[in-house]
Amino acid sequence: MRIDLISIFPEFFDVLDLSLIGRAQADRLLEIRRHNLRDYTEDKHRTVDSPPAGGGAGMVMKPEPWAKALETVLEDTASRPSPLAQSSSESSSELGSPLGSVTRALPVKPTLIIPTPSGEAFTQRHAEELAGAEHLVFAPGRFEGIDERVTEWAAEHFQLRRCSIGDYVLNGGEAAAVVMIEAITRLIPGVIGNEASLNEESHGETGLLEYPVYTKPAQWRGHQIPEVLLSGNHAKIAQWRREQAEARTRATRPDLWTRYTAD
Ligand code: 6GU
Repeated sequence: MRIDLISIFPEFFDVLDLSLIGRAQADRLLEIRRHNLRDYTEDKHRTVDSPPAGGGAGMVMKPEPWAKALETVLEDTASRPSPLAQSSSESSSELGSPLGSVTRALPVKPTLIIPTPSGEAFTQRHAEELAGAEHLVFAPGRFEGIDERVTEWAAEHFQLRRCSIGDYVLNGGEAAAVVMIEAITRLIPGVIGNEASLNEESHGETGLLEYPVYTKPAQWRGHQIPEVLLSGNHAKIAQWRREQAEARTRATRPDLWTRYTAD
């Protein structure tokens, strides 16, 4: 997978060089490219914002630098059919992924994700869907947001999604982009060492939150591991975990519990 990030703070994304995502880049499962939006301005102050049409507080991001940056990404994609895409597909198929052959065969528009608190709610389902994409572009805005005409223009060239990571407001879309990238890329085959660990986590197939987990020692500061987990009885353990997951979901996320019991 290739990911292009366009921002006035490209260094914000240095965190993506750490841990599993850093390793995925080294292993060429993932190629992340950062672009400084100010490189696509033409005035000496490298201006990216201006006051909102119709008046009001704050500043709005000017459309032209965004269009220039996005065009550069498109041109670069067209002129350089990613050798990485090929090698990542190959390594995916080695791992038995059905995605490799499908993504290679379909010449689809890149997906442009615009992080914004006014977007659709980003969920694990989005992460699962986007993990199969060949090319993602993130356009995180600052200030009061990006001139809406950028979305109108971009819809011709990209599959476009405006996504929010929750009902609160951040100073800019960069932190939200990092969140989405982490949720998406960990689902690419080969990025996580132990793929079995994806099976029973929260927001997975069951629709339940994850059950509590424990490790040695069995006794710790007067607290003990629940007896059943030390019993060796796998059917009993599975049943206990299911009950715990249900109790936890009912108590902390009544919205998920309602959906779970409705199915
Ligand atoms: Cl995607 N951006 C900003 N600025 N704030 C947010 C958000 C995104 N999602 C939740 N709050």
